Amino acid sequence: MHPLFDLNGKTALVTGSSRGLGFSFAQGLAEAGANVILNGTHEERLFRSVSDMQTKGFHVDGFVFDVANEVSVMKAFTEMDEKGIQIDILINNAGIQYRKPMVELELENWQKVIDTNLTSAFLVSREAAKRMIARGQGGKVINIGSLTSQAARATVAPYTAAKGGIRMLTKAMAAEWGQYNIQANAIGPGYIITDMNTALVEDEQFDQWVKNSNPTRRWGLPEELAGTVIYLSSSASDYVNGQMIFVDGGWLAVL
Ligand code: GCO
Repeated sequence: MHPLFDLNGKTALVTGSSRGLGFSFAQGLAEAGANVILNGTHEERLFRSVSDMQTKGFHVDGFVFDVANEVSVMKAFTEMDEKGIQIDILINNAGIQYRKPMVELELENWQKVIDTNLTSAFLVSREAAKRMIARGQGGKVINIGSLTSQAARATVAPYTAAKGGIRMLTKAMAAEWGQYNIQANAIGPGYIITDMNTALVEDEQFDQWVKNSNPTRRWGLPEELAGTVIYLSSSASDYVNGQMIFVDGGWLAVL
């Protein structure tokens, strides 16, 4: 492991990491040496993932809390304080998808997506950054965006608005926290084969659209994001701030 990418001695909290991309990010960070805190709202699923990673010899703990609920977030950070857990790296990954044309979209579903995909990043990062600033040892915040942080697809308006917000929130974090040696950056995954996208992968027309729309002519795999997560979590990116790195097979680079 090149020392620039070595995460030994660091603790990383990954929100929404019982499964899917979050779990994949957690495994990548653990393989780079980090102690990992998994998060989810489904206790049984979360601790199944914790023990799965522990059997692989990784240092892992799990905290059940709702990233979109301020009281739940603050309670979790108090619990971590009491356990002496100090977060050096925060991955704001938690997110949901809700596909419906805007003219049929209910306000409650708009709000749920915005709260889970955007407001959560504010709530969790605020608590993490307070502690990073007080410790005076810097930190890393990585927000998970999307192709829809840059370009829109019909029928996923709340997700698109939230992921666009994630891109600008990342810049706001850089503006405020750079002086404390906290780097805030974002990753924009392309179409990746995950639980959230199962219906899309199985839809022949959508599958063909994904393959025709990016130069790599295929869907991405969760493990193909690990290198970028490790890079942005490590000293290798100490002078990178407020950026979004698209890991999309070249989708956004071409007409
Ligand atoms: C959708 C998908 C996308 C992808 C990803 C693309 O319905 O279009 O869920 O949102 O998950 O965000 O970058």
